[in-house]
Amino acid sequence: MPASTLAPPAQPKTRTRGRSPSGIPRYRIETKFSPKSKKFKPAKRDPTPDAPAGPAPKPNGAAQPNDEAHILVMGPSGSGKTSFINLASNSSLPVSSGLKSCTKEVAVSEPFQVDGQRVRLIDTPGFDDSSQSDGDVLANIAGFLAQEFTQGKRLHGILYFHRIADVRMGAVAKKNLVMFQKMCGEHAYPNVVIVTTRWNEVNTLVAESRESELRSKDAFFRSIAEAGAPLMRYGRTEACTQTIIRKALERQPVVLTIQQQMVVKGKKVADTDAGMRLQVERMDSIEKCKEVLKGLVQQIEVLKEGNDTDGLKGLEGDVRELRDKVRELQEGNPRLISRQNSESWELVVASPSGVENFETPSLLAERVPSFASDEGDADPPIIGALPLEPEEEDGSSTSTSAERSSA
Ligand SMILES: Nc1nc2c(ncn2[C@@H]2O[C@H](COP(=O)(O)OP(=O)(O)OP(=O)(O)O)[C@@H](O)[C@H]2O)c(=O)[nH]1
Ligand SMILES: [Mg+2]
Repeated sequence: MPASTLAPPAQPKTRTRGRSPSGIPRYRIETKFSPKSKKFKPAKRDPTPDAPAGPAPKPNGAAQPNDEAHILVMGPSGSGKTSFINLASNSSLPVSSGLKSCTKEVAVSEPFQVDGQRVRLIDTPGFDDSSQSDGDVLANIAGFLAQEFTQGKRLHGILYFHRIADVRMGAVAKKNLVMFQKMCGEHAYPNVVIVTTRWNEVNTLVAESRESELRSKDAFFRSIAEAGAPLMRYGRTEACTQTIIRKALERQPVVLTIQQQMVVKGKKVADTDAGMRLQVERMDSIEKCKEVLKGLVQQIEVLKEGNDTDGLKGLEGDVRELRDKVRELQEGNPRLISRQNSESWELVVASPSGVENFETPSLLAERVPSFASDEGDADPPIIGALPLEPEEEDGSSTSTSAERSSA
């Protein structure tokens, strides 16, 4: 049975990005949001304070498709999310055996049955994807979740994948976990099942010791586990997928923090807890790169004084690499920068009795800010201010990032 996207009902303004190389349709909300658009009126009232946990009110006029349980699957790249989904649902979403990240966009499995309950699993890309920015990953997942919420679809559970074979929880694993926590919110922790994979790759005693560390340490899964989320071992059998899914189905559906913040409060992705976290990380990375660049520039001055051409050549490569990294980080920023005064970001007006004036999914898609928007505010140029600009004969290296992107 081929995997397919969960095709929402008629959505003239929501476009998918066609098909993946394997021919499987992708789910991708392509939203080109224009802050200048006056098409949508801003909310007149501020929404209610933090929306409560638990089932959300029914969108006006939309039937709640409560015959189908949706389970979100998240975790770092290569942790085994798609393999699990394929085995559980008999889907054939692409799985990578190489070093590159595989899943690029949110994809929904074919429906399947667990104890008579119709289920769909929602596959997601991991953060620190080798081919796209974290901002793009967040925009993709957030856009999908916002649309699910607006369509009245609720998440029964969230599976978070972690490789038990990993010797330590590195920066990438940590980033994925933090982003996951920010997107979910603490109130949703009881709906989480932590799935550990690759037990066959490590000595069982070692793996068990890691598992207990993961469960008990603040820096790892402690807060989620203490809220009631079990750690479950995945053994790559269909029966095992069913046991794990059954656990996720025990809970009542939940609304994630990012869904509340975008749909109920009308926040743009960049202003959600997850979006803000990403911006902090990005700024930190830029600062770190700038510090290293400063050191390199000093070294270059010394080498220049000593006429050390070989040494200079060696450093040139390092400088170019760092400059590219800064440029990449810097160019991501305008797309995440908040536009506090933009009227058009509001999606929904909430009333004390619930959520009113739900818009159609197509309108929502139009209003979910796109990180691909080129209309963001520009950051102060960091690269242009650097004293070192490696010269190339064609002069291309002296163009600014803005010039490059417009070229
Ligand atoms: N040994 C072992 N390999 C696994 C397990 N689960 C998945 N794999 C392999 O790990 C590789 C990556 O698996 P995927 O399912 O693509 O991982 P993913 O989390 O979807 O990765 P992205 O799509 O990049 O985010 C594939 O080669 C799988 O066959 C497991 O439990 N044990
Ligand atoms: Mg995948």
